[in-house]
Amino acid sequence: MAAITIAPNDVLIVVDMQYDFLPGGSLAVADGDAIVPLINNLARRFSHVVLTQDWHPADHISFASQHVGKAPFETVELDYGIQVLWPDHCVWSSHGAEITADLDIPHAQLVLRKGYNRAIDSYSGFQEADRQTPTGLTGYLGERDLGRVYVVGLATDFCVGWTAIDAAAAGFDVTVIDDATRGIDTAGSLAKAWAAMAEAGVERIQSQDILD
Ligand code: VGL
Ligand code: ZN
Repeated sequence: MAAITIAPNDVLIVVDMQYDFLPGGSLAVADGDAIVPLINNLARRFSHVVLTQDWHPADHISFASQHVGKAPFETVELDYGIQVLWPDHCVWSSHGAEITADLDIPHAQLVLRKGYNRAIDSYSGFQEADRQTPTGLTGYLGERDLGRVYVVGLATDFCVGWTAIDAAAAGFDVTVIDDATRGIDTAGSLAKAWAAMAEAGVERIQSQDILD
């Protein structure tokens, strides 16, 4: 018997399963492709699935290419705080921005794009990095009366972590399914993200807790 039963109103948020975060992509997360079959399997247990899609203009402020003398994985101080700089990735309408065709979740109900404002990054599916600009996802889930939020996808230490923390801040019960995520882990970011998630009250489980 699985330890956890998914309720009819629970929702699975599948974060940023896009070609640029998968092997061969411009910001590839190690082993990112390994979680695709697991996510497909988990998604079958949920009546409600939301996909997020990192979606940047070509001159996005999070790209190292936009900052003279800066390299990817260095940081800059922006109006809203410290920003990690990335290789160009998930440029809207590029192949790398597409959600992998290996994701097999025909019943997904919403694809939420984020990071489309040139001057503000958005790791979280709920709120942009200025911590002020909402994406609308809180209202969407609330209006549809969707319950506990489960989070999987890429990357654990950025978009998964921030999405989970912001879901908790919005008042949802939140669980991250650890083995259905993979991290980037730059400058200790993975350990920091798990600590911040624990601090926010985010539960951490393994897929076998649901699937067994
Ligand atoms: C992500 C870095 C930059 C993610 C997105 O999906 O975790 N990470 N943009
Ligand atoms: Zn991004």
